[in-house]
Amino acid sequence: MRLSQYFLPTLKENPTEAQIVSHRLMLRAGLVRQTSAGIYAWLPLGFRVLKKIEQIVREEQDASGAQEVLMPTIQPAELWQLSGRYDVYGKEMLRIKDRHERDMLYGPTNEEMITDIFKSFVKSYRDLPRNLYHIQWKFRDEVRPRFGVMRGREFLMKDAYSFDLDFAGAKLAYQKMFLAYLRTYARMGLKAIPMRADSGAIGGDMSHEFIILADTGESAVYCHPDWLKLDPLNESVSYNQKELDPFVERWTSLYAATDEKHKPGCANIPDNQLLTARGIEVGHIFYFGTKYSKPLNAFVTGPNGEQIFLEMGSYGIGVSRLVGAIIEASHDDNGIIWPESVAPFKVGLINLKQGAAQTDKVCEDIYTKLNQAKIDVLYDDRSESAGIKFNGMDLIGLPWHLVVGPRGLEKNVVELKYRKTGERQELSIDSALAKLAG
Ligand code: 5CA
Repeated sequence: MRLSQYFLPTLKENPTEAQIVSHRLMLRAGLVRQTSAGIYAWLPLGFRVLKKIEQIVREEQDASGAQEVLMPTIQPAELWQLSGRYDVYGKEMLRIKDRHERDMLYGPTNEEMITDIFKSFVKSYRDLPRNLYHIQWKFRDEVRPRFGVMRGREFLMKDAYSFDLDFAGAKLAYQKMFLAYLRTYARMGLKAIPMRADSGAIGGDMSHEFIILADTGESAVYCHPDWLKLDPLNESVSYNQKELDPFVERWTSLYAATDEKHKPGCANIPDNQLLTARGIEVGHIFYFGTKYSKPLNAFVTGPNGEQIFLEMGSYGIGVSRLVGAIIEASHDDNGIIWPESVAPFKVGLINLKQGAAQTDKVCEDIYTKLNQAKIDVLYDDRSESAGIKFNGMDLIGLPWHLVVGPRGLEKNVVELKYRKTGERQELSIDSALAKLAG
């Protein structure tokens, strides 16, 4: 992509409405535009990041055995009246009437709808277990939408729903999601700590929130400092009971909780070792048994012809919130530092002398080669000063900056900068390209 043709409305000044760094940087780097309180349009650069995050979530859900579906955003009120949540949700639910005066709503989550869909097809225990997920926009009319996409009213969520015959099956489904979540966040360069949690309005006994540490986080965090040393991507564990049992046991035995109430439970950690911090909730998993299957009459016929209500769990990831959360975890004074796995482009190509025959030719050549190699590149081909180009590239935070200038070319070199460390290297064009291909 050529920057001269790209829709990238960056801002020089800090927007006054943004209280936290990720919100400021998202507005300044031209990722999103607020269209109403807590509702955002995704601009090209931000949309690329959102899609990358979504794809990592999708790959890890698929690897765990879950299957992707897509349910609508608009739901009929009847299903929610059956579960009793039509009233419970109160003002947070956006209620709509269609032209026939039917009560509809913009879905804040999908337990009722998926249960209704599932029960209309699955009648026998032989068709269990299943786990279905979708990645779809949700609406919650939050009293105080704030911090940009972190607490929006409309937001993108991955929500998965597991269906099992008994508790043992539901526990296995829960453990699979537990592993998939740890892998998902780690792939985005995040350290997510699973915390025992109350399951709130959703209900249930087995529940974990996944929290990444950040000073601006809305949740308090109490955990064992050893959490920070763990890396789920270093562990080889497969999606079967035998391997998941000890894995989840080990990962949940280190103390972690999000509320004062659970804090006394960690008596085995001396106070001076307990990590007390703030964090951002980027996911939440729940086991809730038959809480929805009973009121919605969702059951299968068991091996002896008996009726068995479905054992269920639900598993959410805040996909749009993650864009903000990743920035909170990875930025410096100059701007965003995207982890490579979610970066909108891998390389920013900077032409220091736009319009000069030699730099233009080399840049065009590099640009073509990177595109041919399917390496995402944003080419700053504008007639702007070096300072503006450097600052802009730092602000939008692409992982690698390839700088082409007349002085370097005299020596047959270009400069390759790694945004994360600021480290710069002078390399021949070929070795720079080889390094970026690696
Ligand atoms: N039905 C369950 C699981 S699918 C559920 O809705 N869980 S939740 O309420 O915890 O939401 C799941 C995730 O969505 C949260 O962990 C959070 O990361 C994200 N989320 C929730 N509310 C918002 C919001 N207002 N703005 C952005 N992300 C949100």
